[in-house]
Amino acid sequence: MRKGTVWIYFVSLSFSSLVEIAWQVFSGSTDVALLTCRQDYIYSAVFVFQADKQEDGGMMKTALITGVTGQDGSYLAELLLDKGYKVYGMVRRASTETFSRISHIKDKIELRQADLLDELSLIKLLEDVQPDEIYNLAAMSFVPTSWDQPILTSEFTGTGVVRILEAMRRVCPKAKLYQASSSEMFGKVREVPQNEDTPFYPRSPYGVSKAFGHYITVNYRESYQLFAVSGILFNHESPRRGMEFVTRKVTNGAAAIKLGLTDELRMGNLDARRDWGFAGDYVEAMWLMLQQDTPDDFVIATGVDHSVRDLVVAAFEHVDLDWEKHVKIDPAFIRPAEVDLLLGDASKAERVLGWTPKTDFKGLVQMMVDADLVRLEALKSGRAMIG
Ligand code: NDP
Ligand code: GDR
Repeated sequence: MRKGTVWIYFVSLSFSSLVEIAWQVFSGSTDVALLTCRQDYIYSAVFVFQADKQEDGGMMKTALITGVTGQDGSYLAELLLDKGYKVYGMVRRASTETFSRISHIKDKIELRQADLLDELSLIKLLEDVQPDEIYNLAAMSFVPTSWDQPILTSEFTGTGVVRILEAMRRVCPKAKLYQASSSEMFGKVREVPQNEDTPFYPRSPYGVSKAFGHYITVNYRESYQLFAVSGILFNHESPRRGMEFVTRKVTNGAAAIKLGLTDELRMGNLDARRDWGFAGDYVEAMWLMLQQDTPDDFVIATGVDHSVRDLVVAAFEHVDLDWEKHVKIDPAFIRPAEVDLLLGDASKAERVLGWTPKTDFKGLVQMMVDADLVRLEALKSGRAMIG
């Protein structure tokens, strides 16, 4: 039930009761008038109480998402809106808005400017929003850029986490915080598959920064008894994935070649193996982690790995193309230090959260290729579409 509806009802109820009360007082039946008046207050209290409740019966919660303009932020905002949350999204100031992923829900969420580099802006944001749940998704998330901008990466992706934890500790210590940690922390893996107890061996400034973010989250939880959890998510993709990440680069490349827009796709290491899932499934796990009674960390993964070559084959097969005629290896895309294999064991998440992935690798690749075909066809025929 919406708040507006309830208040209109309340006002009309009060008005009719007032008329009734006035008539009863005028006709001398004051006992009945008092009873009506009392009933009116009880009804009002019941309706106002109901107005603050969600459809599922719980009280309406407020969530703050940092990184709401990113892939995960957009899916998470949709999920939380569906669940009846009041959703605030943190955005950083830019001369040009980058809201394409949330344009369809922009009028349903409240955007607030702040930056992970600016502690004061985070404190003011939390004071303003007073969130029940904070999802810290903002980060510099592209691994190769972290070698070009290692200091900025550690500021955004590492130190930014302390800033938000510190702001939470000062402003809203009873809130629950989700930290977007990454399988990149496992890097040169110590065991296969990787679970919550697998030691970290990050292989990039990004991975090192995420490891810092993970440990500081655990440390603030243990030092200050905050409800702060770290979700160690393996690669997750979607039609909203940034173009530079390997899945989207391949699905967009296969679609573009199919439509005759280009003839070649230049790639790096085809032997790297990843555990790829669908972002829409993974944001559900983030939410579940904050619905628990005690804070804990979870690995989220499909438990199935594929090589980049498998990804290329699946995408090109879906559009009936021979990938070997189009894919060229370009040393520019080889990394200074590679993560050869990531494969997650999400059995704890299944056991405790009841979470399992719904989308398999083939379904994911086909979904992404199909979306890129539709988008590029529209572009080709001159209709502007946002991807
Ligand atoms: P994206 O790169 O799509 O989105 C990153 C978001 O962070 C954007 O909204 C970006 O805003 C925002 N951001 C970056 N720097 C700042 C800053 N200084 N202040 C405020 N906002 C900032 O990432 P994903 O959605 O894919 O990932 C979400 C999180 O999950 C990231 O932390 C990522 O590292 C982590 N992660 C992702 C995985 C994946 O496979 N997708 C796996 C494991 C972890 P803007 O639009 O202004 O650039
Ligand atoms: P990753 O994702 O580094 O795992 O980080 P990405 O898609 O960039 O690379 C995956 C693997 O593919 C290989 N690769 C290529 N990668 C890109 N981008 N471009 C290429 O042309 C190419 N050719 C081969 C890479 O070497 C790598 O092995 C993602 C990000 O979302 C992180 O933020 C997140 O934390 C981790 O996933 C889990």
